[in-house]
Amino acid sequence: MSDSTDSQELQTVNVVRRGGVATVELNRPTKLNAWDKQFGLDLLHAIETVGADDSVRAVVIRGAGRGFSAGADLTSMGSGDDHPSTPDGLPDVYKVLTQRYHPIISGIRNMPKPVVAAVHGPAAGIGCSLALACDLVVADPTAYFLLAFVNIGLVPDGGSSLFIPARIGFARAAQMAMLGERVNADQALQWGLINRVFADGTFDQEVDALMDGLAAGPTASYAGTKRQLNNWLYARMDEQLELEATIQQEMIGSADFTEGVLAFTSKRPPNFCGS
Ligand code: T3D
Repeated sequence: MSDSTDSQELQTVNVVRRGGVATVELNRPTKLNAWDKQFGLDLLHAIETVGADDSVRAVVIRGAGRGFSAGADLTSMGSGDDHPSTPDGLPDVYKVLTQRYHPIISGIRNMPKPVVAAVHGPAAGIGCSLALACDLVVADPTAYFLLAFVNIGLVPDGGSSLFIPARIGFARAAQMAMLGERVNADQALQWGLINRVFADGTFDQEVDALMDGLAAGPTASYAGTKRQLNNWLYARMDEQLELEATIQQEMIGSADFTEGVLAFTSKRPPNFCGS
């Protein structure tokens, strides 16, 4: 199979194929690849497409521009075009998560081939969840992992409340979720949150080599391993995703969420009131 691009219908995600490797490139660089409606639709389409194509034997997810992804687009979260509303007039985040975003996360976990996140710069909010939903996570030295949710009065979603404790245990998961601090690439490697940090300047070459090896490997064996790990660690994933979405919807109605988003868009620290 020769090099090709399959992104004609997609506006915010590119799918590029090289042999048996498909690269899914998140492509809203001016917004640090933040998730809006179009992005969610495009990413789901990309994941479904590469998952269903037997000629694709390994998938890597990367970000265009200076980072992996900054999570939900905070400038469009309350907009009617982007978000359905609840009867109370709040953004219906439960619906967005369960209908738009969960199939992306489940699609990665259930895809019968290896999926790698290749992270540079920020992987924040649901962007962090996306990276950690993958089977392997490799990083450039610029990468950091940030459960930014708490910084705007939200809670982890997109599977972070499941994937992170499974990788690094309760203490570090609570630290990430409740303190909302950046975990840089070396720290993430030391904690066991991710698999490798490539030396400065070698990222593209090392990612290509890793992906070529996976695409030439025993695909059915990789798929079997995924089923085993999913069964042991993530058997209740759907239930946990549902819980995340339910609690996130509760947070959306809080004064602290309103203040968190206002503070972010005004580029100032938040002043939380506690409710
Ligand atoms: O319904 C649903 O969608 C529910 C789902 C919720 C899931 C979530 O993911 S909630 C969490 C959302 N994400 C965040 O809270 C992270 C917000 N971003 C940041 O904290 C910082 O941008 C970073 C730490 C990621 C990076 O910082 P830095 O200093 O490198 O970059 P910056 O200057 O903050 O951002 C660069 C630009 O991207 C900037 O725009 P400008 O000023 O150049 O026009 C910034 O506003 C924009 N940007 C960054 N993150 C977002 C964003 N725009 C919209 N949404 C963002 N999340």
